[in-house]
Order: sequence, then structure tokens, then C-alpha cells
Amino acid sequence: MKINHKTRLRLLSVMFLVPIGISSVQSADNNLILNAPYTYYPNPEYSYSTDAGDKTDLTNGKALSTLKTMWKVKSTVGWVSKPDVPIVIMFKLKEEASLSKLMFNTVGGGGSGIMDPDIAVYGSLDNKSYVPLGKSIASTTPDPITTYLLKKTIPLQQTRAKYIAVVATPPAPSYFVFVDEIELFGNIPASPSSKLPTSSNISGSSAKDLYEIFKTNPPKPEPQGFFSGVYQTMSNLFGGK
Ligand SMILES: [Ca+2]
Repeated sequence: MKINHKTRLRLLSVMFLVPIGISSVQSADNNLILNAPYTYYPNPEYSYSTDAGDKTDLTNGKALSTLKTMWKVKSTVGWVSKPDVPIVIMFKLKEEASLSKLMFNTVGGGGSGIMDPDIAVYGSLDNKSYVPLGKSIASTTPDPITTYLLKKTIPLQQTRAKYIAVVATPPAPSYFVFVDEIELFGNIPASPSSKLPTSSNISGSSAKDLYEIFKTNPPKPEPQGFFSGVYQTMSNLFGGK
């Protein structure tokens, strides 16, 4: 069979493009909240960092990599909280996703009273009931001199969710929360095997709703991914969806 030039080009396209297409389907996780809007409660109020950019600073794809004094730059979002009072930041994804991890770019060490906060992550399918997905405990032993940038990673066990709440609880002595980027890695559409309980005893539809809950009942220090792991195990045992 004689193959003309045009046909040869088509064959070459198929040979090279098909493998590329397959590899993109199997690609690594994406940051699902890059440039995405978000809500928070309470409003940030730390004087050196608070500005109109607080509405976009957390998902603009820019994270500090050299400065150690995160709280002095406008690209940061900062809160001065009170003992055991959380900061709640919420995201709505375009569709349900399988989530692998959340990364919270903050600062710690203890210098100037700056400690990294506890981070608890909750997920929901309906924005009515939220389920704990994972947690990262605050570092211990504050150093009165040292500060450093810190990217806290919370594994999310491929759990399915569309709505995400990040609950940051600042530790003593000064109760600060500083963050300049939050990244949420996973895949859309969600894997058919990813799961999330459809109800829980944490009910709310806004950052303020969850703030009111956790203000009086702070997130418990569960091991990372504990609840999703338990759910997956129970689901496998009882054939749940
Ligand atoms: Ca800012």
C-alpha cells in the first residue's frame, strides 16, 4: 500500500499523541485551588499584613521562600487570635474531587512569639455536614529567637469532597496565624473508589458556622487521616458507598 505524505503525517500524529494523552490522564495531582476564591472567619486583622490582597493572597500561587518574617509582608494573611479560638478558611471546588494532601505555608520557630498553628482539615459533599479528613499538630518547644518558614502538609487519604474547611488553631503564647499560600492537591473528577461519610455531627455551611462550633469545641488532636481511614475500613467491611 502506498502511503502518501498526508497519511504519513496522520500516522505519526497518532503514534506520538496517543501516549501523550494517556500520560496526561495518569498525571500527578493538581493544585485544585490555584487562583480560586475562598472565604474566612474571622476577618484578618494583623496590621502589617492585612490589605485588600487578603482576598486572593492564599491561592495566588506565590509563596515566600526566603524571608523569615512572614508577618511583615502584605502578601501574607495574618490574624491575632485568642487562646483556643480557631481561624476557619473555606474552599468550594468546581466538582467533587479525590484529595491527596493539603499544604499550608506558614511560619514557626517561636521567635517573637510566632509559633505554627494546629491545622485541621474537614471535607463535605453538601456544605451541610463536615467530616474530619486530617490534622497537623503545632510544633512544640518555642525558641524565643528562631523563626523559619514552614510548609505544613496534611495527608487526605484520597478522600472525596467538594467543600473544604481549614481550621487553624494558634498556640500560646501569642496566638498568631500567618499564612501566605494554601495548596490542595487531588484530582477532578473524583476517583470512583474515593469516599466520604454523608453525615456527621459537625453541621455548618459557612466559615462563621464552623468557627462558632470550634470556638467552644476545638478540633481534637486525632492522628492524620484517622477518620477517613476508619471510614474506609468500615466501608469496606459493610459494603458502604
Ligand atoms: Ca495580605
